[in-house]
Amino acid sequence: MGAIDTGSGAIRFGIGMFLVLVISFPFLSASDTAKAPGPSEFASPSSFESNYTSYMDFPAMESYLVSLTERYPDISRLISLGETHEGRDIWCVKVSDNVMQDDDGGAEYEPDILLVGAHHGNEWISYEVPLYVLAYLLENYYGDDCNASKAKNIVDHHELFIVPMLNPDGTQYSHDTGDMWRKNREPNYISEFMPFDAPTPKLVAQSYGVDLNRNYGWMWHLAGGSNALNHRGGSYRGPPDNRDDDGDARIPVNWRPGHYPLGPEDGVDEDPWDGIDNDGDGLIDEDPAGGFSSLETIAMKNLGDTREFPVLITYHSYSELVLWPWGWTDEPAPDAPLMSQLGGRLADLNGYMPMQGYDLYMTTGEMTDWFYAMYGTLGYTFEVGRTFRPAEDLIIEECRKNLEATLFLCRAGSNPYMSYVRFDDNSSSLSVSGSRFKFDLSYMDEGYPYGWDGNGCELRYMLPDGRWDSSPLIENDDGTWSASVDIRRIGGDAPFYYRMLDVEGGEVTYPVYAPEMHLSLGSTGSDAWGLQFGLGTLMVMIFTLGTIWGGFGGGIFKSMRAERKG
Ligand code: 0X9
Ligand code: CA
Ligand code: ZN
Repeated sequence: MGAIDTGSGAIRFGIGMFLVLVISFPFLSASDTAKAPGPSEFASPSSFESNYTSYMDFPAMESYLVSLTERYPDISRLISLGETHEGRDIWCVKVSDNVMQDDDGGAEYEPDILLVGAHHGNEWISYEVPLYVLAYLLENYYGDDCNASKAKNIVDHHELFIVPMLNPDGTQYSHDTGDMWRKNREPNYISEFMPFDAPTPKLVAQSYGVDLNRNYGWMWHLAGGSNALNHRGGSYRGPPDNRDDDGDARIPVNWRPGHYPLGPEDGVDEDPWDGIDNDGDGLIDEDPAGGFSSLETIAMKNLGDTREFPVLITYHSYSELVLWPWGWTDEPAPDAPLMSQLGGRLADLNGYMPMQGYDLYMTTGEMTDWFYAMYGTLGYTFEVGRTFRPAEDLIIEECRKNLEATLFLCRAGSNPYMSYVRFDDNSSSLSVSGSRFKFDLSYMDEGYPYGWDGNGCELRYMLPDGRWDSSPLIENDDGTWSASVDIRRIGGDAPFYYRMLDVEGGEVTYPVYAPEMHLSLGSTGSDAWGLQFGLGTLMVMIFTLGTIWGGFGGGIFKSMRAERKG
């Protein structure tokens, strides 16, 4: 039970409590007559998945959220974070056991996890994915298969705040008009450049919408990452706050709302929104240049200021990318090694490409930058899919593809350094001898000791009559693990999964949809079998067994927070 210095200042933690191992599993294609992977990889989808065959608009999503939370009142709670300009609710669903209390009433520290979709109204897949994660957790929680234990591990030991559609006005506008509308729908009133004491001109909307992902208060004022003056632009950052709120300007001026501010160097503004008293007047963030002018970003700020999010995901589309701060500078963030390591693991899970946000392009006033700067939140932008609005029959595919990555990040809320189990195609094999075939799993130690003794760990497979049977996983001399199954007992197409117990006794199964994964056996002759294991779109499977000990997670996060605040 050693403690290691992670190299990130105050963050120290015991690692012995985590069972972390790496499993290698073959992508088998043992013969040329082996069956190609097909739809049978996923047997009949769980019934909740039938809600993911077309895009919901705002009213459809709203009634879906109402019905989900009514059906699962003990583990979910529907919360409005506020109303938009057009009067729609910004819905948030809290998911946890003892959902009406925080941290189970003090009995267990449960890290807060933030999942947000649809900053941008034209990125429809970006709200379907967090909705799917929400539904997966709720609809599987009371089941009795491996999806249930998976969902239970997440729900019982975390407090998730899922905001599927942050920008309902822009999204609904996009549904109603067919426009690829990105921003929200607030009017932009741009008045004449006039002295403060002139009569107020009538405010006339010149254009509509602020890019919510340029309206957070971190480096909002910098040039190069947003549209500052071009209010018609797709990345318009919102109006400046050009009042001298604390009266420290060298030249006292008050410009009308809508006018460009003189900037921090003129003493008008205190930037950024960083919780620091930049001008030393005893007040904090009292006179910003701008940012948080939109109701939607104010709602996120309020949530961020009242909860503690060690990790978050904000879903966008598209490009199949996993991005992390900074977006405003090419400098690596203080936690860049951690963020890129964790981001790389997320990318392994959804098959996307990992990179720092700025390396894609510069953004200012972006969500993950603000959360990281303020609260040390390890925030990831998932750019889902290959188009803003993938064809409707691809919705479920994109959702499934991002499920494991999302659940992995939830667990990282307890320990962002956790290692993972890797199903690798090179270093493992499945062999047939006589009438038995053998699954070999090799574990790569990623530097974390683990104490798994194999008790209760087994390979489970379905018999032709639909019943499940199992074979124990047994440790070999070389540290690999094997399970052996009599081929004659299973049909030509056997669903299977691994069931393992971690050091806390929690059940962990692989893969998430384990009962639906099929091992296909095809005859290539009298004594040989062709074996095919299809993973579908989930090319590399990674997950962790260190799922359920959230005990020290709070300590990590608090120390990060303390470090950040100085
Ligand atoms: O520009 C954005 O807000 C996001 N991309 S999108 O095409 N969905 O609009 C990306 C934000 C991530 N940060 C950086 N790229 N710096
Ligand atoms: Ca709880
Ligand atoms: Zn976007």
